[in-house]
Amino acid sequence: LLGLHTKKIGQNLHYEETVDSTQKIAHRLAQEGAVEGTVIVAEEQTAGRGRLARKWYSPKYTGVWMSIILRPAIPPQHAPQLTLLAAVAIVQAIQEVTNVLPDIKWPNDILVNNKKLVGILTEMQADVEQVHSVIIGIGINVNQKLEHFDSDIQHLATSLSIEEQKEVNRAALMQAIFLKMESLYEDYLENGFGLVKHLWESYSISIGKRIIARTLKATIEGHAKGITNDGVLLLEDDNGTVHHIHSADIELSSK
Ligand code: BT5
Repeated sequence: LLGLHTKKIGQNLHYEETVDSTQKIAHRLAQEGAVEGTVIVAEEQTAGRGRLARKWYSPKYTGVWMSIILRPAIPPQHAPQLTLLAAVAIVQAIQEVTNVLPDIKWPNDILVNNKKLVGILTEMQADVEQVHSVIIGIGINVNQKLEHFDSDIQHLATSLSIEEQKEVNRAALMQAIFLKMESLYEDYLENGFGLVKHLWESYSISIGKRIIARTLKATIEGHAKGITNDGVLLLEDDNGTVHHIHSADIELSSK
């Protein structure tokens, strides 16, 4: 695409008015051999999804609802690193296009004043040794007003226009994300996870804090020490045991 200024990401762009889920379409296109950097973006999703089959509200013309296909030659256990890479790129793009200063909450939320602005869902197609494709789903609330949010998320969600008190150009935001992602991704493929890890920790609100992590099996409270090279959260409980948290919902502890 002329004017996009990227080499890969967004060069093959599928734009749709209404879809069930851009993730679902991305999975199909990836299976059919879509090139790395293929992006599926929709004005509206009727069945947008989060983790664990949760619903992602994606009303028409208000947000950026998109999925990006990458094909890194990495082992499957490194795929979560790309969630963190996407989060860093999105924070940097938001800071470039708006005056909003978001924080990252492990593993996949971008928040402003503790309200959710962005959700990221990373899925992959892989065998035991090698990733075939990583599909990064990104949902960004851009121009919703508070009353546009469904009642169950009104108290926990926000949008860029609520924070900026003006409309934000969604195309400019997408372009900024593509550019930031591409340069971080090139560095990642060449030099590994180091730069992304460092930037991610600098934007994170959880690292160094006392947090509560709810996994499917247990609730653990303790000190968030950092993340490993696989993007796993290191949580030290009050007995000094360090837990490796692969998947959980976390919140800051008030203790
Ligand atoms: C996520 O899941 O945060 C990942 C969301 C990924 C959405 C993108 S949009 C493009 C692509 N296509 C898809 O179908 N999905 C991806 P999770 O951490 O499980 O959070 C889900 C929870 O966030 C829900 O249970 C709600 O509480 C809340 N939520 C739902 N819609 C929201 C919204 N628009 N803004 C803020 N919070 C929302």
